[in-house]
Formats: sequence, structure tokens, C-alpha cells
Amino acid sequence: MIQIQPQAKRTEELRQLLQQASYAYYVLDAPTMEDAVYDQLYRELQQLETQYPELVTPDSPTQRVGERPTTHFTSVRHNIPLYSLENAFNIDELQAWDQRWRRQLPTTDSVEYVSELKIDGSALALTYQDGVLVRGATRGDGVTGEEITQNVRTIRSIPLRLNFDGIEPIERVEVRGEAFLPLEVFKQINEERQKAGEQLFANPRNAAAGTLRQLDSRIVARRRLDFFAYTLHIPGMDDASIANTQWEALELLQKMGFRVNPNHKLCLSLSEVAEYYQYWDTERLNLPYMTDGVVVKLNSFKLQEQLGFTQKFPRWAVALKYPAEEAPTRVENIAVNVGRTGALTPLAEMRPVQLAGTTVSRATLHNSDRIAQLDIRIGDTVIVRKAGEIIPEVVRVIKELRPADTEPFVMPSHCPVCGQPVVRESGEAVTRCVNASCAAILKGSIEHWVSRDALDIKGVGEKLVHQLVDKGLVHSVADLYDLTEAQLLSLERMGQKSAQKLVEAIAQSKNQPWYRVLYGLGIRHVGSVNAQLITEKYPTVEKLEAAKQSDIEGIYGIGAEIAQSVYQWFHIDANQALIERLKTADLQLVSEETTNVGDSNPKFAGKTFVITGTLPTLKRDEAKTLVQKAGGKITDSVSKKTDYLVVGEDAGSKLEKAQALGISQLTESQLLKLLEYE
Ligand code: 0OX
Repeated sequence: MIQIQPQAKRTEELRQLLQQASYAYYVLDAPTMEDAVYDQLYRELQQLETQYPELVTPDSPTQRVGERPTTHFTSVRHNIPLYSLENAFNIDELQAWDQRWRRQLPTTDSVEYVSELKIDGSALALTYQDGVLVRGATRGDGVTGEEITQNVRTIRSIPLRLNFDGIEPIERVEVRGEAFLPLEVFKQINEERQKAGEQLFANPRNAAAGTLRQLDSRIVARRRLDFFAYTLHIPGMDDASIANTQWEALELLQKMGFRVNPNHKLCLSLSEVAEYYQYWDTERLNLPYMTDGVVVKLNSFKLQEQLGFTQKFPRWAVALKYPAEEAPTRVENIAVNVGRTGALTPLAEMRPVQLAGTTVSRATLHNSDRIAQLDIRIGDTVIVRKAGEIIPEVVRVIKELRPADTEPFVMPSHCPVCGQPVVRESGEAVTRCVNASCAAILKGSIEHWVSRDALDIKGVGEKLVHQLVDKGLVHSVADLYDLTEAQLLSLERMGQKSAQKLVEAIAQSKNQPWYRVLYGLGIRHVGSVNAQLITEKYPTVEKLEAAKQSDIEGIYGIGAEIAQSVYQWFHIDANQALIERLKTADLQLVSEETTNVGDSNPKFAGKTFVITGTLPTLKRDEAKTLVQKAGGKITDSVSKKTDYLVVGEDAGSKLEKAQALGISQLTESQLLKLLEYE
């Protein structure tokens, strides 16, 4: 107890240092601390908090890593509803909005407007009690949302504690803004989903909303969501008591530590607003996030109050939207692709058109249901749409322009690649080729196996994979490991040096960790993140093979569908045979490194661990392997040199000794958390 005082002071000091550094990095985009220093301080804080759990506060930077999943979110009622915005699609409609509110307040002549970029994300309401983030909620239907505080905590640009320096502290405040996924992250997520055979997010908004509703906040933490704040309210009080205008509110939000979109402008007339809207029409395509318009707000809170709200919208604001770019073009062909999961995907091949700054000539038609819904035929004139970075889509067919001799499109009854009959299971939208030796499936599987996040075999690209399969040199990913230089040399345009390099690169991939191998197998729904979660629980392939479906489902973040897919995969004879061949080829089917991505875990390097008692899920040996693979040492007895005691049930004298020596204790779940990289 006597020791706690200085520790409490140090934890607070560390929290502040880390918070300032994080603010400089994520909000100001101007780092002030080197990564290594940040990591060092973070580790010190983490150790103190492990040793003195009573010192953990909800605003500690350590609380951003995400927690074990919940089974559901609870509904919360918003104190003040989150209104949506009325839309205007052009300057005429903007003027109509302006005239409407002016009719209600006829005496007003010159007013100020604030034009803000409209971020295409997902609205959040954040509640701060005494400056500390206590609740994060989705918009929901505007009246009732979902409580997603744990997920919100993982967003680095959302302060866990407000900065009240030079401001009158506010006891309870609600801040609203838009959570969004930077386009680069959106692309990355979709690439990963594609590789895992999962349905793609149509746009960054859906991806952000989907991420926020993830039940496993550790996955949210990896997704790098960001947040722009745009309003603040003090429930039960007049907002003018903290700021008189929207402009001041934005300044205040910034002072309190939020990221406010720098692209907002005080406009003194509607023509200035129109100019702003026109400027961003093209300029927004250079931003690293999606915007779909400009939000125009009356600056004065007094005016806002006088105007109030309709049933749905504030009368004092309007969303001046950019139309998604659309253009007509002609469908020249409907091709059918076969992916590595065997799914047949119809693809419209169209006469190229310019849309949102790029040339569009192909658009996926997803599946037969979508084709039937559109009634799209070869020869049709269609409207294609593409907004910003969104995947182009066919919006509708202009039936009036349909040539006389067209036929409805029918999905082929046989695989266009191998000629075997295809299957469409009842209740499924997807038609699949189920021939395990179909060349398209094989080629896709090998391309996936060699891809960056899987075995990362440099030099083996799409073209080479096609050559290898077409020449009959490779019939499964395991065959890659039997390839000889002589065989490679028999391929077109292959030189001695390249062949040698390829054989080396393939051999090198045998050192890739188990989770990459598991991901590389291309099991449906097993993306890179899921593969890591699964191999954390099952550090060897034998353990995974022996697992029951319910055990796999018991892994945090792994749902029934994923568990079923994994279980079924390992119970197919051909897959068992593949695993055997991979074992013979000497691939890593045992966790070699840590449970996570990358190299040895710096939190473990050189640290000494003692395990005592029975752990809830891990066997002693498993825990030992995990610690050792992460670079930690395991010893049998507690001494001054012990850094951590991992404590299970029925721990005995080792625990007492560790307590006497003031050694940090870890539960199994804390150990697993420590094993994760953020
Ligand atoms: C945005 C955005 C959305 C305040 C009252 C009604 C709408 N997506 O960027 N909403 C608002 O304002 C609220 N501002 C924005 N910038």
C-alpha cells in the first residue's frame, strides 16, 4: 500500500505523456515522440497497471487495444436525437432551402453560413463525464442507437480524456461526429475480404458502419478507423452557453482534443457557399477519405434555436450533395469468371466510359439474382455509376434502347473453365463450380497461396501460375515445393537466374509462420485476422485437426459460419492429404513465432516468466510455447529475476513468493493480451 502513491503519480504522468504524443500523432498529424520512446513508456504503464490493477483508468492509452468480444450490443436512447439532414442536389435546391428558413424568420437579412465537407462515414455520439469518455453510441434510427464504447475507444483520434486547459470544465458533454475509414484502409480491407472469399464492402461508409458494429473490438482496433468531430451538446443546457456559433464550437472541439476537418469555411453569402461546393466537387477526389457533399449550417446558435427542427431535420442545416457520377454505356459482353472458391461471377464488359476521374469498362454483376433483378442483356445500354473510390456498378438498364434481338442472360450450367456441371444450392445466390481439380480454382488457390499476406512468394505472379498449371507442372500448392530449376526452365521466357531465384523463394517460404500457412490454404471465411485468431488457440495443425466445431467457435471473434467452414475443411480427405504433403515439404504447421504478425514480441524479449496453477484454457505447455516463441524465458521457480508470474487456479507458494517480492502477476487473458501486437 505504501508503495502505491509514487506508482499512482507515475501512471498518471505516463498517461499524460502518452496522451499528448498520441494527440500530436493522430490529431495534429505532427509527431512529437519517437516510436521507440512511445513503446517504452507504453510498456512501463502497462506493467504498472498489471501490477496495480486499481490504477487502471478508462482514459488510459492501454484501454485502446480492444477487448474480448461481446455477444451483442445494448440499445441506448439518445438524450438529444441525432437528426439527419435534408438533401439539396444543386444550387437551386440550396436556394430553395435558404428561402424556406428565411420565410420563417423574415427579419433576418445578412447571415453567416458555415460550409463543412460532408464526410461519408457513420455518425457517432460520444459522452464525456468529467472529461472522460464514458459512452460511444451509433446513430441507429436517430432516437435509439447501440452502445459501442469499447469499439470507440480503439479510434486513436478520439480523446479518452478531454483537454480543458483554458476552458471552463464541462461536467457532461456529448460530442458528435463522423467515424470513417480512410480510403487506403478501405481498399486494404476489401483486398483481404476478397482473398478470404468474403463479400466486399460496397463503399467506405458500409465498411465503417460494419467495423463499428464488430463484436470483437480487437478487430476494430486493427482497422484504423478515424473520426472528425462536428458538434457538441451539453444535455439539458442551452448550447450557446459554451459557444455562440458553429464556428466557435468547431474551435472548441479542436481545443478539447478532437480532430476537426480543416476544410470548413465561414461563408457570408450563398454564392460563397456555391463557390465552395464547386471547388470541392473535383478537389474532393484528392482527399484520403470519401466525401459526398457539403453540409451548410447557419452559424449562429441563436438562429438555429429560433428555427428548430422538423420531424426529421434541423431547419438550419442542409446537405448539399454531389451526385454520384453516372454515365450511359453499352454492354458488349457478359463474361463469367471463376474464382478460387469456385464461385461463378458474371462480369459486364462495357464500352469504356469516363467516370469520377477514371475509365470504367468492367463492372461485376455479382450473381444470377442481381442479373435477374436488372434484367441485363448483352447489347443493352446501361447506366453505370462510380462515386470517388467506389467500385463501379451497373445501376439500371435503359430498356427503351434495347436492340430487338437480345436474349435474357442465363448463368452457364457448366463451368466455363473445366466444363463440369455447376451447383447452386437452395437459398444461396452464388453458383459454384465444385470440381476440386478445376483449373480456375487451382490457379486462384495458388495465386492466393503465394500472395503477400499468405506465403509471400516473390516472383510467382498470375502469369507464372497460369503457365505452371497449364503445363501440368503443378496440381496443388504442395507441388510448388517439388518444382525443380529444370522444370521451370522448360517454361517460356524463363532464364537460368530467374528459375534459380524462384526455387529459392519457394524454399524460403517454408519458414513462414503457421498462421500464414493457414490463411494460405484459402479456407472460406478465413482471412488473415481470423487465421491469427485461430492459430493463437491452436498452435499446431494437429490440435486444429482434432478440434470440435464448437471449440473453434469458442475462439473470440470466430463465429459459427467460420468455425463450420474450418471444421469441414479439415474433415475432407483431399485436404488431409494436402496437409500431409505440406508437412513432408517441411512447412511450419506449428506456431513458431508469437501469436501475432511479425517478429519476436518486444514486450517479451528477455523477460522471465513463471507459470503457476491451472490456466483456464491453455495447457501449461501451450502457454510455455507461446511465451518462448514470443521471445520470453520460462523458469520453474520465482526469484527476484522473475518479471511475470502467470497465475492460474489453485496457485500455491509461488504466488505467495511473487507477492512478497512485488512481482507482476498476469492472468491467462492478460497474458494473451500482452501477446498481441496492437
Ligand atoms: C458530416 C456531417 C454530418 C448537425 C445537426 C444535423 C447534422 N457527415 O460530415 N452532420 C453534420 O451536422 C449535423 N455535420 C457534418 N459535417
